[in-house]
Amino acid sequence: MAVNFKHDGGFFAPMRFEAQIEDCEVEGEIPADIRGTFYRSAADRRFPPLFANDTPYNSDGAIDMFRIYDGNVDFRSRYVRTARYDAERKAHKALFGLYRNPLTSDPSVRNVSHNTANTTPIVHGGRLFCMKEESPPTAVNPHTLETIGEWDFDGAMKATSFTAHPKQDPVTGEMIAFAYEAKGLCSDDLAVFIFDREGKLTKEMWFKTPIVSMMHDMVITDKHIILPTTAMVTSKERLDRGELHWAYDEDAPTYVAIIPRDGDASDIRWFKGSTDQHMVVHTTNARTEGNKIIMDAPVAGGNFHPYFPKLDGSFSDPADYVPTLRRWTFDLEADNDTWEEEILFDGIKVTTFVRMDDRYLTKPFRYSFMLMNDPSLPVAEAFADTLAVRVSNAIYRFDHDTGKIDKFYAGDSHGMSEPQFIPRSANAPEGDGYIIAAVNNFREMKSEVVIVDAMDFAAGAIARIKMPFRLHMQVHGYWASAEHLPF
Ligand code: V55
Ligand code: FE
Repeated sequence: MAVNFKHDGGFFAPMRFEAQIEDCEVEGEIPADIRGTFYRSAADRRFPPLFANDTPYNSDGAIDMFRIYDGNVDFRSRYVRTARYDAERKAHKALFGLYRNPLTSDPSVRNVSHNTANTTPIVHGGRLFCMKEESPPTAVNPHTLETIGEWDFDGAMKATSFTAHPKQDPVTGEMIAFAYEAKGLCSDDLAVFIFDREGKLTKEMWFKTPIVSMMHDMVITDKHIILPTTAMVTSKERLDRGELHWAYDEDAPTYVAIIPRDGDASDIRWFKGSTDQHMVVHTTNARTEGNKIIMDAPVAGGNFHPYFPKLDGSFSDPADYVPTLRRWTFDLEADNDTWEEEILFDGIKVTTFVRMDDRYLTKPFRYSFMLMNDPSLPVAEAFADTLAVRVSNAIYRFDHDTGKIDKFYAGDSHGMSEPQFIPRSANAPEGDGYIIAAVNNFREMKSEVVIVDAMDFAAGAIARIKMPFRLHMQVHGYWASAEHLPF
């Protein structure tokens, strides 16, 4: 989420209903070569939170799907029926306390899973998972969106948590994931899991981390797994004091773990970076070239999560810590534990909501697509103070070969969410396809889903799916082609 949280206003207000629409209204034409399902995970709090300083990351999960075929679109939206959702529904009020601090929850639910399943939808082995990094994945029926329940991969996955950003290897079909605080709250246990194409656990490795910190995303190459830490730290003492799980430690080192996919736990190498490299929240891609590992990601030098305080309780201004696109090169032969950093695209200020043509994960790639804040784009007078219109108003296509940037802009009262890339066909060249993204139109207080030709941003949206109501606030999305998930 790129904007500040309001429990009571605008697109952040709880949607409170579940919906199904056949043959959505479409302006323009949906190309016949788009066939698949666009899923979006959302954070939507059913009840006002127990604590005013809580974070929207602690909101109930919802899952939306847009099934696209023959130029038609069918829509469904459901809350994820987590144990937590059911408990609060029965009580008709919030029972769970602050983000990842069960000591602040109502005693009646201290032993109930606090999983909100609100972050990322992923289809693997024919299953749809709604992921939340503090808990195991939640399996949801990919066609009806009915909740199946927390998923432990047939008893094989023993961690108490599981990243919301596993990576799917486009060559082997494997899913690689990790878990931090993997043996319970504040534990310094880190686990890596490799699942085959069907979702069977084929390998796990367990480690200790030098710092217990928020580890939100990861990267893989054909040979390595790369796990960055951040300076967002926690401790049992914080939880005992009744505080939010995370605080920002300005002085913490940045660590990056590099693990060979075909090695074992003793092969892990920890690299150590500077405090200007603190915040890797999402990643773009990585590859292994000989002894070198080249990783691209938006990185910030400080805390840009507005809800999490510094260790002393004060807050920094997120505007001071806007990420830039950086390339980190690790040399596995070097006899030190540092790496080289190159700032890309002249240090342009970006968000962390970046996606690419996932068929090129682990390989050299040319394009990335990012949700952007572009103050040069027009904002209608009436919405000049509306953060979501001002700060997430564009999608940029970065051409990493030429340095060229193409912009898509949805309108002067429109806030956008993270884009997904849809290949035109399974064998189309990199970047040849479409961008799909949900858009909130504040003028109408309704949502749209735009489809853009990824090779022709200048042409604007070629289709707009017009929703008769506003959608939930999206966190992340996923495109499942009909070959990957038949329907
Ligand atoms: C993030 C989002 C989360 C979370 C932890 O953007 C980190 C980062 C939507 O929930 O729980
Ligand atoms: Fe994320």
